[in-house]
Amino acid sequence: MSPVRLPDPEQLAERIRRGERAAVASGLNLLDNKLDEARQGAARLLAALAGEHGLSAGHLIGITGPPGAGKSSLLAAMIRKWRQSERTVGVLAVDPSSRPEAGGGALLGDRIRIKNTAHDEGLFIRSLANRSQLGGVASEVWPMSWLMLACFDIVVIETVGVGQTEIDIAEIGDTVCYVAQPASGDTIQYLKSGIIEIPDIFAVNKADLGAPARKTAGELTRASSRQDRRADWDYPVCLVSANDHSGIQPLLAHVDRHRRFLIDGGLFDELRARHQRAWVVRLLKDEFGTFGLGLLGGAAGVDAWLQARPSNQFAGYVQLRKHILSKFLSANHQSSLTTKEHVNEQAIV
Ligand SMILES: Nc1nc2c(ncn2[C@@H]2O[C@H](COP(=O)(O)OP(=O)(O)OP(=O)(O)O)[C@@H](O)[C@H]2O)c(=O)[nH]1
Ligand SMILES: [Mg+2]
Repeated sequence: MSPVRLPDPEQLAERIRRGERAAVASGLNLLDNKLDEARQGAARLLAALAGEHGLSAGHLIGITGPPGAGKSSLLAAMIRKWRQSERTVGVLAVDPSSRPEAGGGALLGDRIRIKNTAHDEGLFIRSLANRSQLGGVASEVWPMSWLMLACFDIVVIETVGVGQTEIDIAEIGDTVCYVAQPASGDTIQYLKSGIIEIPDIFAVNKADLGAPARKTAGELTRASSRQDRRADWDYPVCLVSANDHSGIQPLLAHVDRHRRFLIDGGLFDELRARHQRAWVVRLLKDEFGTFGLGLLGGAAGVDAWLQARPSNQFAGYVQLRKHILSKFLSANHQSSLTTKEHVNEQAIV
């Protein structure tokens, strides 16, 4: 078998930052590649994209909710407005594997009536049709969304589901928008029982149906106000219709306002850093198991070590990976990562 040719991560990062679509596609493929040498390249790519200042640009938005609530339709309506105001948009459509016929990005493309999104340089849609893992969002969705942040103003992840998926999306996105289905008591039950956390924004779609949508919006407002919530954010409940486009502009205003709220409150960078640390822990665990993670003092050890570092968690990830690998190789499982000296502090190779 001929060796796999992988792109040079640092050069690729440069091209992605310039917004070259081919580079974005190739970068996403690299992050999605499970081969050993690709993992190293993926880590370097992320480290290069994050640079000294971390990934602090853009707005990462999670759109989630039950099947058929109208997430894709609503997203298409939102994208149209964003593009009208010249904002660039990247989308990761994580559609359920059980419904391959829906086609994820293809479906969304149809909704936007752009058969081939290559015609719009400012819109990039990647379908991850089979990545909605039972019990959560697949690990690669995290870095893929961060890669997109390096070149698009707005990055949206559409996922279907409640429960773990909803929790995962809250661990990726800056802002979580939950699309609720009118006349469905499910969401309210989930909220009341604490299965889902309160999203930053509720969008009750299909407002064109009238009374059922209004009733659901009222119930959601009451149910969400009972829960523990941040005193300083108002958790808006919006009535929207992807069909007649009513309420879309106010919804987008809330989305923007939430990002402003995070920045003004000094919460934004901390949120991103926390999400990135959570992903590093998860990825190391995926790759090396509890035992491998244990070599670094477990999840808490890794988290503490990353927290002590500058904003580029991905450079830390590269080092931690190498550290575990060298420990595996030397079969020296004695030390745990309690001090920085245990880790090779050399530049990323
Ligand atoms: N009446 C009405 N129907 C809508 C609206 N938005 C979406 N729908 C319909 O609801 C159905 C589901 O829409 P989708 O956009 O595919 O919903 P989704 O949440 O993305 O579905 P999954 O990705 O399969 O979970 C479709 O038949 C849409 O035509 C709306 O605003 N009003
Ligand atoms: Mg959909």
